[in-house]
Amino acid sequence: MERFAYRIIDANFNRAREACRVIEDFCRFALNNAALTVELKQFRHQLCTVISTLDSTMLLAARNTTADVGTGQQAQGQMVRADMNDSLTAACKRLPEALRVLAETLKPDEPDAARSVEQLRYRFYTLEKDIVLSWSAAQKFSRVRLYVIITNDRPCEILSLVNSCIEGGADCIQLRAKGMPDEKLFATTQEMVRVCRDAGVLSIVNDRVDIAVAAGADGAHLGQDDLPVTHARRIALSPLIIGKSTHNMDQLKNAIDEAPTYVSLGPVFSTGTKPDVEPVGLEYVSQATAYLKDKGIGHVAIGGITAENVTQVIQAGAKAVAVCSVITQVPNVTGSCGNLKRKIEGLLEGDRV
Ligand code: TZP
Ligand code: MG
Repeated sequence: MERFAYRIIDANFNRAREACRVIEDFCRFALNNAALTVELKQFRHQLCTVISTLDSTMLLAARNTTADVGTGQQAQGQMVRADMNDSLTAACKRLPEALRVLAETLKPDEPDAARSVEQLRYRFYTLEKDIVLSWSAAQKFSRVRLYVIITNDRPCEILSLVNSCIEGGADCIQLRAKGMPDEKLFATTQEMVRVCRDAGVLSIVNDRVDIAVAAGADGAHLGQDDLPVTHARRIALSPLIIGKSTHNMDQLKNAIDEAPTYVSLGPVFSTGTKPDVEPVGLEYVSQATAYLKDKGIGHVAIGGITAENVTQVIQAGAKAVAVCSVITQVPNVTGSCGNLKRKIEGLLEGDRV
């Protein structure tokens, strides 16, 4: 191989490794996602293994940083990064670029290594999609403290409740309308999405990923018997928040493999909204929130939660709470919502990152 080829390989191997590290640390420290962190680490090691088949002395000998005509020639904006998202995007572009240059340079003399680098490049395209989509949905959901579920089939009542909940400080609203014809459900969801978006509140649709996508909602919530999360993701046209109900640790572990944006944990207490379901208690909230710490997946505790018992729920480890009847079936919706929101915020004070 020509000396200049070694020089190109050395530079692009470094470039690719450095980009990998930026992405890996993002998955590790920003996403708290152990699975993606491990995947990035393995990816980086595989790249090192491919390059280790080359003559490492030749690679180092070809390096000549001081005589590099490209050093110090910065493109406009190269040193400007608005935030960490920008740095992540730049690293996600730099990595496949470097891999492409490596593959092209290796092709004439090291076709096997070139093929392996090409495989890594294709693998990264999927990895990039997983990272970016999970990050944008997770980021949106991370500020949710009070999540209100509106269980109702009457459009006028739904929209009035949406407005009152927004006024009371709800961070996220889920529409759970099990008996509405599709056309009506779609129109009501569209209106809810518009009102929520104007107020900076997240909108979620229960069960119906198709309606959520068509109406431009922020997400969909899926139960144990609904469409699997992985299939729901295929329907999404843009990053979609996907929630999954869990009622025990086995379901939680299985849910994590599907990588939802958040999981619901409950019913914590017995509830008239789901009268036939056995409550799982605060123990499940403690166990589940501890287990979720390094998974990069959000959560809401749910089921029979009120302003009176929410302290126990937050003390058990919950960072967000979902409620239905305590807010939507009382005379003063806005007041109840505001009261609960203040209480949760007070309990989580000092907890914010
Ligand atoms: N999933 C588990 S409990 C529950 C759902 C939808 C109902 C929560 O409603 P409430 O009225 O806050 O107990
Ligand atoms: Mg369901």
